This record gives sequence, C-alpha cells and structure tokens, in this order.
Amino acid sequence: MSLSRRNFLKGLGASGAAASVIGPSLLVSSSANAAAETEGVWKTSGSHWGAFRARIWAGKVQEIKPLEVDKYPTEMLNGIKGIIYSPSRVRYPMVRLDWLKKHKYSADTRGNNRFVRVTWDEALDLFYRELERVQKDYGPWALHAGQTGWRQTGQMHSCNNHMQRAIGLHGYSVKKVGDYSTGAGQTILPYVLGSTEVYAQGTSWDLILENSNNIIIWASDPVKNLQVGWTCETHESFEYLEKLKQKVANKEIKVISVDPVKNKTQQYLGNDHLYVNPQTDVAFMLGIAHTLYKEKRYDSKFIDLYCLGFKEFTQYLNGESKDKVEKTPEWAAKICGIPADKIREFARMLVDGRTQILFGWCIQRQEHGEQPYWMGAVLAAMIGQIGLPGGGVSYGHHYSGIGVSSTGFGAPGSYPLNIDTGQSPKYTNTDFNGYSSVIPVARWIDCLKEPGKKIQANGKEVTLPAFKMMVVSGNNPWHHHQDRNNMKAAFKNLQTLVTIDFAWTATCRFSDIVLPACTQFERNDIDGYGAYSGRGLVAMHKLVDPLFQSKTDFDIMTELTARWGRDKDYTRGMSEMEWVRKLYNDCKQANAAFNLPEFEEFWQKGFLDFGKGKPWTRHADFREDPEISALGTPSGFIEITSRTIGRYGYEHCQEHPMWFEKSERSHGGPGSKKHPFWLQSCHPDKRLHSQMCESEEFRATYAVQGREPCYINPTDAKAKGIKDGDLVRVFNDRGQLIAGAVVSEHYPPGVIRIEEGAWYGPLNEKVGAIDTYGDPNTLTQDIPSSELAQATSANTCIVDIEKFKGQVPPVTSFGGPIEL
Ligand SMILES: Nc1nc2c(c(=O)[nH]1)N[C@H]1C(S)=C(S)[C@@H](COP(=O)(O)OP(=O)(O)OC[C@H]3O[C@@H](n4cnc5c(=O)[nH]c(N)nc54)[C@H](O)[C@@H]3O)O[C@H]1N2
Ligand SMILES: Nc1nc2c(c(=O)[nH]1)N[C@H]1C(S)=C(S)[C@@H](COP(=O)(O)OP(=O)(O)OC[C@H]3O[C@@H](n4cnc5c(=O)[nH]c(N)nc54)[C@H](O)[C@@H]3O)O[C@H]1N2
Ligand SMILES: [Mo]
Repeated sequence: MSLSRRNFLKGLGASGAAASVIGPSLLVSSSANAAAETEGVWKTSGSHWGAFRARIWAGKVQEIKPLEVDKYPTEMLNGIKGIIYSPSRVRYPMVRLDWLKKHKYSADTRGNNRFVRVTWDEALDLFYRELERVQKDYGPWALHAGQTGWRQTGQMHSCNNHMQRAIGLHGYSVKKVGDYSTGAGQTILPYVLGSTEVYAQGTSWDLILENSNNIIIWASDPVKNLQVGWTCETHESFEYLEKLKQKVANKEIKVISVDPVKNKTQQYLGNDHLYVNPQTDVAFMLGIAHTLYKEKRYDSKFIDLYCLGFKEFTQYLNGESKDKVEKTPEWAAKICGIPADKIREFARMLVDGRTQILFGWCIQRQEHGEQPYWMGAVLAAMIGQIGLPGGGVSYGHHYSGIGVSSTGFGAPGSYPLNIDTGQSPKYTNTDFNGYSSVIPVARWIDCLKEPGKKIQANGKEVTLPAFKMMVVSGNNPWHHHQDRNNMKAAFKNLQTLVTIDFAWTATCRFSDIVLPACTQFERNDIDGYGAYSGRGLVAMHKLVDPLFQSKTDFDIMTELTARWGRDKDYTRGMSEMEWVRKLYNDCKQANAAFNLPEFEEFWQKGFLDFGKGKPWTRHADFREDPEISALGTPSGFIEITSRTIGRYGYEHCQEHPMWFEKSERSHGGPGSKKHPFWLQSCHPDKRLHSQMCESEEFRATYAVQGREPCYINPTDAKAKGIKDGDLVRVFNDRGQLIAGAVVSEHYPPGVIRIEEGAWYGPLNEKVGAIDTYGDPNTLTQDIPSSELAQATSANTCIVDIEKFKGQVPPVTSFGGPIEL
C-alpha cells in the first residue's frame, strides 16, 4: 500500500481500527468492549460518507468499517457512532414553553431554548392545528415548506420528500427554486453553456490524466470535498487523485491551484499554486483574456464556429465600452494581487498544450457569483479546447464523484415527493394573494422581514410572500443561512416553526414544535452507490431500533396525515419494507441489462457491484457538430454575450461577464480598513455541514478548547497577539463569535477560515449575543449574488479578530434543550 493511500486510510481499513483511533466506545465499558470484539452481527449500510459494515452487539453499534470496495474511506466514518449516541439527540417531542403557554405566538423569547416535553399525540395535534389555522386564516402563501437540504442517504426515507408529500396532502404552500450550493452557477450557466453544468457528469478522469498537459484547480478542494457524496459515496475519485499526484511528481502534468489559501488538495498533490486575493478572480481572468487577445494567442476559429458575442466582450476588455478601462494585466494585478508578468505567463501556459480547468463552487457563493463562472467559460472558449478530452472547463469535479465514468446504471427512485395523480389536498385553495408561490431559496428571511416586496429573479418579478409558519425537515436553516442576528430579528415575525430532526440543532432551539426523527441507522433503506458512477446498490440495513421516542419520518408523517384521514393516500397502504422492495423492483425493471437478482438475494448480500464505466468527454458532441448537438442556450452556441440577460437590464449582471467591486472586500477593498480580514466559510473537512458536529469524541479531535477552529496566518496572529490554541473573538458589525485559533502557514495574511456547519450557540436569545462555539454565519452577510440568481453570498464577508478577553462563557450549542 502506498504512503498516500495509507494517509486516507488513517484510522480505518483494518478491522477494529476505527474504535482504537477514537478510543473506547461511548456507551459500553471498555471491558465489555474488549470481550465483545468478535461478538455480534455485521450489517451493511451506506451514508454520505461511504458504504460500511457495522458490528451490532448488545443492541448497540460497536464498530464501523468501510465496505471492502471503498479503497479510500474517509476518517469521518469514525464520527458516525457519535451521531447515533449523541447527547444532542432529540429524544422526545418538545414544544417551546412560551409558545405553548402564551398561545399568542409570542416570539420575544424565541431562542431561549426552554422547552416542555409533550406526547406524540399532543405534538402532532398541535402541528395539525397550526396547518389548519394557516390555511383557514390566511392561505397557502402563509406556509413555507420549501427549504430542503442534506437529508441523510436512503431513497425510501428521503425526509424532504416525506414532509412535502404530507404537507401537500393538506394544502398548498410556498416552494423554493435553486440551492445554497450552486445558486449563482446553476442560474448563469444555462445562458452561457446551455445547461446548469454544475451537476452534470464531467469528462472522465481517465481521459484527463491521459490527455491534459495542464490542470487548473480553480477555487476547488477535491481532496477535502470528495469525502462526502449526495448518495452513498464510493471515493473512486481518489484513485485518480493518487495517480495525478504521481504525474505531478514526475512532471508529466502541470497542476496549478488558483486559491487564496493552500488547501488540502494542494497539500496532498504538492502542486504549484497562485495566491489570488479573495473575490477577485474575475479581474485576474480579464487580465488573462487581455493577454490572450493582445498577443493573438486565443483560438479565433473556435470563437467563430462555436461562440456568440465575442466582439462586444472585447470592447469591454479593451476599455471601449462600459467603464472605459482597459483590462490590462497591470490593471488586474492591482485588484487580484498577482503580478502582471505572472498573469501573462499564466495566460501563455493556458494555451501551451491541453488545459483542463476545474472550478469549485465557493467562488460563486459570493456577491456577483455569476461572473467568475461566466468569465471562466469565456476563458475556456478563448483557449478553444471545450469538447476535447482533457481540455475545456468543468464546474463539478470536486463533487460526489463527478468525473468517475458511469456504468449507465440508473439509481433507484425515491419515496414520491408529490401526491398521487388524481388526488387533491384537503385545502384546495391556490390563491397566493398576489404573492409568489416560488421564491429564490436564499431569500426566505427577506420574506419575513419585507413581505410584499418585489424583487427581480432570473428575468422575472417575485413578490415576497408573508409567511407565518414554516416546516423544516432534513435541513438546518440556523446553520445554512447567513447572518444570525438578522435571522433573530426576522424570526419575530414568524408565528410557528415546526422542525423534524434527530439532532437538537440551533434550528430546533428557534422552533416552536420539535419532533424527534430517528437517524438513517435506525431504519431500513436502499440507495445507489456512487452518485455519478452508478457503481452499485447498497442495502441499508437497520442497525438498531429508533432511540428514545424517535420515529422514522415515514411514521411521523403517516400519523400526521391520519389526522385528516389521508394516511392511506400518503403511504399507498404500504409499509417501510414494502416500499424498499418496490423501489428495488422498479429499479430492477428499469435496469434490465444489469440482471439484478431477486430482492431477497440483494438484501441478504447487502451490496451489488456493477464495476466501472466507460470514459466520456463532456461537450464532445457539440464540438463535433454544433448544429445537430446545439447547446441549450437561446442561440445554441456558447454565449459570451447574452442578449437575454442584457434585456433584463440588471445592474449587477449585464450582457457579458464584467468585474464588479464587492460591497466588502479585504486586501484593500471596501471596508477593509475597519475589518481587515476576509472570512472564508468553506465546507468542513471533518463534517458534512452541521452534521457530525454533534459527534462528541470526533469533534474533540479538531476542536480547540472545545470551540470551532479559526485558521489564521502566523504573521497576522503575531500582530494580534494570538497564539496557536488561544481563544479568539471574531467580529464585525453584524455579530461576534468565540473560536479557537489554529495558526497555520497555509493561510496568507488577511485571510481567516472558519468552516461552515459549526453549531450556533448563542449566549442568550438577544440580538447581538456572542456565539459561544464559532458558527461563521454569525458574521456572514445576507445579500443576493445579483438580481439574476438571488443566490447566497456567504463568502463576501470581512471581519476583525482579537484574542478573547474576560470570562469565557460555556459552549451552549450542544446537549439539547433546557427541559422544563
Ligand atoms: N457560510 C456558509 N454557509 C453555507 C455554506 C457555505 O459555504 N458557507 N454552504 C451552503 C451549502 S452549499 C449548503 S448545501 C448548505 C447545507 O445546509 P443543510 O443541508 O441545511 O445542512 P446540514 O447540516 O446537512 O443539515 C441537514 C439537517 O437535516 C437533519 N437530517 C438529516 N437526515 C435527516 C432525516 O432523515 N430526517 C430528518 N427529519 N432530519 C434529518 C440533520 O440532522 C441536519 O440537522 O449550507 C449552506 N451554508
Ligand atoms: N468534507 C466535506 N465535503 C463536502 C461538503 C462538506 O460539508 N464536507 N459539502 C458538499 C457540498 S453540499 C458542496 S456545495 C461542496 C462545496 O464545494 P466548494 O464550494 O467548491 O467548497 P469549499 O470548500 O467551500 O471551497 C473550495 C475552495 O475554494 C476556495 N475559494 C474560496 N473563495 C475563493 C475565491 O474568491 N477565489 C478562489 N480562487 N478560490 C476561492 C477555498 O479556499 C477552497 O479551497 O462540497 C461538498 N463536499
Ligand atoms: Mo452544498
């Protein structure tokens, strides 16, 4: 086994290793643990962190080891037991004390975490009472049941679907469009390349490794982010990353990372990198385009054959239109911090041989986040290699195994989201009172703050609905949304929030009714192995019975819908296992060529492996014949200039990509005198968003004095009198938090990182209260990317930092509610 692979296997692989790394099991004494090492039964399951086998003994999960086919398991498997046996589990149905007592939907004390325990019947009666009240007193516009998120794996128990199907049998409600992941990217790219690109299968890694001379890993950290996947993750991409590492060492492929920090992928590959100032990539790209244009190094044939609107763009590039500024490398250097000569050198390298650009998603999670993706497509067009193996641009190779060839196996379907054809809900009112029934996903707090406000979104007018009630399942808005204090203020206008979760998250704390779901490990299910590779099928065996009073989402919603006599419509009269079997049999039928065995055989085996797929090149068909295989853009060509967007008349997203200054920016940008540090809230290395933060022993492996790490450069730390391991206060005009300093050379001056998903733990419910654990969304801005996508702009955020002084408050994030 190579060293690098051993690195991935750290603490895993060999049987029993998982337990030894994190210490003895949480729940059994160590002597019992030792005696039990070979006892019990092994069951198969899967998760966002990969497929695994778990040893169950004495009714408890004792040990977890990766499935044999997973050659690069993530150490996050070590955190799974801590999710099941977390002190932060939701144990019983709970209702917020003042909401129950005052009956006036009083929101004054919302967030004080004081709850009373009720029975399941009481809780579901209250839930039903509220649904009735909203439909009768207001209408469908007053209910928002549209937020979705990273519900655990398993197609039968996909909890977003369960909640929305049940609510759908009662009445209509407000829904969302877009997501937090790629909101800006998925909106701009259909105008430019004819599809969202972000979730599309990409050119196979085999072809990239074979054909690329240069790979630009742009704002992307695949070694970190490929640890998790949307279905059961296979980690097959790591095989290619390992090969790439060898090719970098042998100088067969030149890899350059363009990133404000030295990320995990760069550390792993040992490749070159360009430090770009945060949020300034578009300026850098314009400097590159200027060089290619002036030095006539761009592919004019490709531009003529496959693109539209290059001329308008070059007028902007040459300073003949718009701001009348020529986008020379010297101009770009002042903004992006990369010297002009380096920009020229980089531009020439891009057209020297075959170049594959691989974008991550973080740079579109910022103000004007549409621009870097559009400009990236323009650069790729100028290089002229779109549709060639190992050339062109990808917007997804860091995600869920995109780039691992597909076997063509079609994954099993989910529990149906929508109510069945021919059925209608109890309340058939579809009058939204002039409000929009669909909102851009990240604008829901604006609805609470400014109901009735009209905004632009993707060429349409949206009137923000005035919702009074929300239902949340399988997502954690008090993690995923920006600007906690703004949320606190806005939540005064919400009458009722029902949350269904297994973990007592900050969203539960700010809810009125909390229902205990069980985890995926407490129910039977089925899921695909490999979201894009179609590698196999995993039987997700129930490991243990639902803990405490928790129930499956399926059972919860069955009991809810029974309150208006629609439970049979909801379940179609089938049980959990009947549904699992149906999803399998439907899948078997849809994949006839794969000759799937009978259900019993699959269930007993636990896993079916379909092997590897055939390599494939993205956009090869378009390159071959742009008429027959036209893109989905209005013209069928790559739109460097979009007349459609131009016609919208937006200020922050115009007819071609442009550089826009940000509302706040470090490194000399607006606001940087007062708050000199850029806060990047990247995706966590040792969590899936907020999931697994509740896993106590695993959290202890990275927390600093029990707080979330805050990464900072040694020079900055020294200037601020901060030492590694100190507690720090990070703050701006929006909020403040306590975190634990990790001083690291991997971060340049002026950049700090606190990973998203750290559990919010406000000292009290008041607006402005310090967050005691370190949730970066205490500090981020809640502003849209632009009028086009209205997407989250979490990474447009600047802050200051100091050593924490005074009495240190305890962390309030974990351990559930104050039970009264
Ligand atoms: N500052 C900043 N903020 C960000 C981001 C960022 O980069 N920076 N990234 C954004 C992105 S890309 C995303 S995708 C979002 C993620 O936002 P979310 O998807 O909201 O994040 P998760 O922490 O995965 O929340 C899932 C919740 O569902 C619960 N859950 C899981 N499975 C089940 C189930 O089967 N039943 C029930 N009832 N509940 C379940 C979990 O316990 C957890 O509380 O965050 C966004 N927020
Ligand atoms: N371990 C783990 N993996 C995950 C997830 C998780 O929670 N944990 N979440 C999954 C989900 S839902 C998503 S959406 C994806 C997210 O995928 P991404 O959004 O791509 O991931 P991030 O880690 O936030 O950022 C990737 C890189 O972008 C760089 N970056 C940030 N801002 C800029 C900039 O202005 N310019 C440049 N050039 N670089 C910049 C960061 O330094 C970082 O190295 O990850 C998925 N994978
Ligand atoms: Mo995401």
